[in-house]
Amino acid sequence: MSVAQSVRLPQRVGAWIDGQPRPGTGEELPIVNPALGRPVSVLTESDAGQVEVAVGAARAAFERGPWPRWSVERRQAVLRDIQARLLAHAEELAWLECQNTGIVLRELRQRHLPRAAANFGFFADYIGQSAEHVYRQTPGYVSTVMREPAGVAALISPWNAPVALSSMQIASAIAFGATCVIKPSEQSPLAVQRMVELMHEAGLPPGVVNVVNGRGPVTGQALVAHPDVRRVCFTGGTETGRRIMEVAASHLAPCTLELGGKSANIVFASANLERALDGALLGIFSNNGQQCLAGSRILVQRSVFDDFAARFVERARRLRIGDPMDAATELGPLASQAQLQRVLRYAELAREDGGSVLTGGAALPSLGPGFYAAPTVVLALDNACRVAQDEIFGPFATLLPFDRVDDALAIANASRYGLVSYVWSDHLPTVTAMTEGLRTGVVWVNTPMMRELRAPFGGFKDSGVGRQGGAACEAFFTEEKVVTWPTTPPALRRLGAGP
Ligand code: TXE
Repeated sequence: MSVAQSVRLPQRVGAWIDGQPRPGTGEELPIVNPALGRPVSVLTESDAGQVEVAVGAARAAFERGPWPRWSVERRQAVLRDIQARLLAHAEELAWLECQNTGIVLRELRQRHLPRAAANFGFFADYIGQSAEHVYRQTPGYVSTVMREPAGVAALISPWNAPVALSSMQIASAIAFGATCVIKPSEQSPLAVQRMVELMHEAGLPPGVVNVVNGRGPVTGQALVAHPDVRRVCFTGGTETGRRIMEVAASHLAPCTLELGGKSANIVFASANLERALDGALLGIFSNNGQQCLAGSRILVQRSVFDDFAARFVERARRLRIGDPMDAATELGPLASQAQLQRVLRYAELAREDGGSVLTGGAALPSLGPGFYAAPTVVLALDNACRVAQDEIFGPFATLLPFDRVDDALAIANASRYGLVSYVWSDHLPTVTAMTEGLRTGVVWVNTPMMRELRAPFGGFKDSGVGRQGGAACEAFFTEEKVVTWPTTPPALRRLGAGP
């Protein structure tokens, strides 16, 4: 029996609070399958009252529940059980994820689901090894620095990789003993909801992970604004991140924000150009082009520019576009009608700004009512053009030539964003100059995206605040507490004991 025949598509998605599914309390919203261009299920929104109940459950689980008090071994056992269950249910979760994102099923199976499971395994391992520290420099005293879970975390995730991104948020929050309320994107709640159900089957106590669903300004805002929320972890657009930080500031909840990007993929003549071409194509067309770390500005050294651009365009034209469930598909639909319109609009803006559209720039109605766009490659007049500055978030590559290392650095850094960059060169001084000069949180050299979970991930400038990764998440989801005591009774001044 195929997964499609055996998995139930829920007719209605509501909340998950205190270990139980609950019907939503607010408006009904359609959950749209982007490959079909029509609703396949219904989301019932959580209104502010239900958000209050969810935060209350998370607070009770934090203050009185077993999770923050369990031994590390016991928490590790649950996290590892969750990891195993996500792998055992990977087909089902990938199928559900595909239904409301349009992400190619093969990519979900090969990258997103293994990664989601690994997030729980990674943090299970991490908490078994993390240490606190002691200061003994002041004679006669010992001061220990301990870490305690921070309390209730609000976790807000987007639609471009719902399970992969929300699993990272959840695993990193709960591993250290925090409890949480997660609000997935209203466009793509299906697989996240099932993942949370599986987490409870693995023995997660009620109230540790709660889910509210709904739109950002309704459900998301009520969650971030709740005074009992002690941490906010957000992945999404830059403008939304700005708004969230303002709201969180009202009760001084620290935020990590993983926001947008306009990452440069820089190809030098000294690169292995065949590999650079493969890497550049993967960098912009993976995940239907909808990823924060997409290499969407492709900077190519002028001496090889024409040849590289011609081959890039030819390969882009040959991408197999279509049904994301089909094993042969390389590029699926965009996640929504709004994203499709946004991508098409940028083809017009490329021309308005004096650039040329080398391929694509149009919808593909021949593929049916789904939100399909042709892979698009534009040659921009210069780096100031909107197609070189704005995050488009689709299968849309902007090509720009450069002459020397200095030019490449100047162009790459002339961006409001600073998430990642990619450098392709086999010339060590070039690579060194680039890695030292690039103003981005990550630089990948001669490789497409390779996420090292132990290392901090996050952006400079408008790409974010804070980092995700082993130590970075430990620092974020815990509070430090210092306990000081004397090794021998210290002399005390005896106030009020004078003659
Ligand atoms: O994302 P939003 P949108 C970029 C990309 C895209 C643009 C807009 O360029 O075109 O953002 O996408 C919740 N309080 N990225 O508008 O709004 C929302 O419900 C609390 C980059 O769809 O940022 C969803 O759960 N929450 C990116 C989540 O925020 C709020 C991934 C993300 O949605 C809220 C996605 C509010 N006031 C888009 N408003 C990346 N970094 O990978 C919205 N939300």
